[in-house]
Formats: sequence, C-alpha cells, structure tokens
Amino acid sequence: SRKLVLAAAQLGPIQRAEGREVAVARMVALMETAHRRGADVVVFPELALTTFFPRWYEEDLTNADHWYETALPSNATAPLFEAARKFNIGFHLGYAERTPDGRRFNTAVYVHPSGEVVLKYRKIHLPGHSEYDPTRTVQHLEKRYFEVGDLGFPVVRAPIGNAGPVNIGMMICNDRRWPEAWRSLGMQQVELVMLGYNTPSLNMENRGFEAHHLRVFHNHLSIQAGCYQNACFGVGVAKAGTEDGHELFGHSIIVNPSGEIMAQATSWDDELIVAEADLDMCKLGRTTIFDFARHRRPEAYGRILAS
Ligand code: CDT
Repeated sequence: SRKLVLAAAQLGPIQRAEGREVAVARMVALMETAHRRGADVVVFPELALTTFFPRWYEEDLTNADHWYETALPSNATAPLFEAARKFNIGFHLGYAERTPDGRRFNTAVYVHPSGEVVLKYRKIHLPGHSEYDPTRTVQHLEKRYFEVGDLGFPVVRAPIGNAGPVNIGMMICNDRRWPEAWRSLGMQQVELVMLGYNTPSLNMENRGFEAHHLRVFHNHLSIQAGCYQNACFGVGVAKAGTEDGHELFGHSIIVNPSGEIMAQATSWDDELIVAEADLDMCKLGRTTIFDFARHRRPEAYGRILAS
C-alpha cells in the first residue's frame, strides 16, 4: 500500500504590523511538531506569510509591494526550506508573488524536502472586487492585488515520503467552491489536493444575512464533495482568528476520497492536525462510480465551457 502522513498546519492570525519573521518562526515550530508526529508533508494556508492584506485598500499599488515575495527562498523564508531539509518534510506554502516583470499573483508552491519547488499554482477564482467599495463592511480587494492565475490547474507526480510518486495538485481558497477546479485536477488523476484559505467568518458584502455556521458548512461541503467526486485526498488549511479586528474562521480539515473528514482543527490558532492517508483508497472511486472514461458524458457538457 502507499501510505503517507498528511499534516495541515493551520495558522492563527498574523497582524498587519507583524513581519514575516514572526509567521515563519511559528511555521517552523509547526514543522517540528509535524516531524514529531511522523508527517511526510505539511500544508500551510493561503498568504501564509502576512496578514490577509486584500482587506486593506491602497490607491497606489506600489505601496503594497512589501506584501509580495519576489524570490523563494528569500532571507525571510529560508528557515522554512532549512526545516524541510532537516525534518525531511515536503511543504505547501501560499504567498503573494510579484514577478520580475511586475505581475502579481496569489500563488502556492509545493517544495520537496530538498528545497526544490516541484509545483507552482496561481489562483484562478479571485473573489471580491478591484476598487474600494464603500458599501462593504470590510474590503476584499483580491481582484485589485492579483491577476487571474495563468498556469491552469496543473498536476505533477511528486515523490513524497515512502509512497513513491504522488499525483499532487493545488487550489487556493475560493477555488474550492468551483467544481470545475476540482474536475480539472480529477481529470489528471490527482491523488492529493492541497489548499489554503483565508475566509472571513461573516459575509462582508452587506447584501443579505448569511449565518456563520453556513459559511463553515460551505467550506467543508466544497472540500468533501470535491474529494469524493474526484476520488482524492484533500488538505484544506485555514489562516484563522482575528487579524486587526477582522475574524477569519478555522475548521481546517483532512478529507479522504469517500468525502469523510479524517481530522479537523478545533482552535482558531496555530494548530497541527495529521491523518494517515492510504493513497490506494483513490482507486475505488476511480475504477467504479467515478471512472471518468466509462461514465463521463462530455458531449453533454458543452454549456459549462461557454462563457
Ligand atoms: N481568500 C479567499 O478566496 N476568500 C474567499 C472569501 C469569499 S467570501 C465567501 C473564500 O472563498 O473563502
């Protein structure tokens, strides 16, 4: 069998005034805990190095440059790469990326324990808006700070632990709500989906009431359905707690290909959860009800490709 120990490293809040070194030190401590608990891979959340800065409006984008990484590793992120090597753990990291030609993406990478970036993904389903919106309680300016990702939904075969090559894919936060994202990965026989999120506890759009418990439910519903319908494991990891007065929910989960939650965080702070994943569990769905070659009917799906 192909067994792996998966770890979700939920982060508590990161305040606006806190530098990357604060977050990185907390993340290294979580990697050490992951090592003690036998983890082969540790998944950190979306925009794990800073506060969720799209809640803050900057008229001039260059004033926001300090939120972005221009190189990985950098002096600030090098300790993560060192810990990966020391503990022989691969890690998934979400961060804001600014390219040498000035493009900005909400990005995630999977880094092998050797320090090699094996997979990069740039967020495609950017929520929110691009201009300051006075009707909102809190801004959500992802469409201002990021371009739509240009890498599609790639899956690569990455060596993880003793499981041999594993088909890994990623999505970032809002992507998890979109079945097209999951199916794009499923079509490539993804076995492990890593995803981080920063999700406000309440709807800040002021367009009607949405109960908090439903937002948590929709988070789990999306990840559990995605894993079940695409016969894969999923690790969904929050940045949680109150950042400068604005609350994000936790409830990080590790999900199996039956859609069951194998482990769930209980705090809204730094917390490591682990679960043993037998990748052979992906075979059941893939060879029966979700055997795409036998049962999909793409000739009837034209409308979902129309714009
Ligand atoms: N970061 C991110 O994508 N957050 C969004 C908030 C949207 S409000 C429902 C999310 O989908 O969680």
